[in-house]
Amino acid sequence: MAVDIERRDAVAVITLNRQEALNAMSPEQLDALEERLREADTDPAVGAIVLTGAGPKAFCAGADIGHMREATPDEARAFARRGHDVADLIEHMDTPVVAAVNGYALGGGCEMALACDVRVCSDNARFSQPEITLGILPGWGGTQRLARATSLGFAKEMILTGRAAKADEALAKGLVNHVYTADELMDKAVELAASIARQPAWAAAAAKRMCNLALGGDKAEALAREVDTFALAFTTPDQREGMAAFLDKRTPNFSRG
Ligand code: DAK
Repeated sequence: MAVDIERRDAVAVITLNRQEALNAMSPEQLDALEERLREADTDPAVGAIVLTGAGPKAFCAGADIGHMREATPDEARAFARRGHDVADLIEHMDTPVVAAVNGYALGGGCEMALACDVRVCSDNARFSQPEITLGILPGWGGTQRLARATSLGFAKEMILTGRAAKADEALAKGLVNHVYTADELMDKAVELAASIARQPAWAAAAAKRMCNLALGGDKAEALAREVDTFALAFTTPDQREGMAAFLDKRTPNFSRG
């Protein structure tokens, strides 16, 4: 378990670093991410953050399926709340956050990227909300933030099929602002973050807060309902089957009707 932080002048680069599991997020990983985010947000020398994943393959392959496999509905609710807490922190903290998506951004990984203020990605990036294929649904804000970042129809297609979008499609749908080669990605992301960090901190924080109001709607209510519904998924056999099948490396045998 590790989440690294390094400074590049006024930019803090925070890196999810659990490469052996494609940077999947366990509860410990979520705690460490929150700690790093708060460290950067309270450092007056930091004007912007870049969030990325270690290694060439993944930004983050989602919540840790091994951890969730045997979760009770109450444990699932607690895990969903932790994910929401960290995603909300990213969205609402004063310091702007740029997601540098270097490969897979799946499930909770896509949701963490969606909580960031701006997203850029490498040309090998893949975005998806594959929870439905595990017998659950997005639990860290994806049912609300994906539609807000793109369109309701695109979000529903992604969430209901679990299919992945490549970088060019993500760009066309507004999920990312720019696509770069893998070699260019970090320099470009840091450059973008530095151009934000050069702006006055109070105004940047205030502008971020106001932009967050742009799409309106009672998102808090919707997110609370997402937590409840997510927890309910853990009362179903399909959740057990979906996660067991993933970990056993076999095709799931879901119930029908
Ligand atoms: N969790 C745990 N381990 C993971 C993982 C994940 N999400 N994703 C990958 N890994 C592990 C694999 O098990 C494998 O471990 P070993 O077998 O080597 O021990 C290692 O990472 C490398 O993965 P692969 O061998 O599968 O690598 P490939 O290149 O063949 O495939 C892949 C890469 C990203 C296509 C594949 O790993 C994959 O499909 N991963 C699962 C992606 C996924 O379904 N992610 C969504 C997770 S669900 C909740 C609240 C919120 C959420 C969940 C619960 N609660 C309230 C409880 C959010 C949901 C999610 O994020």
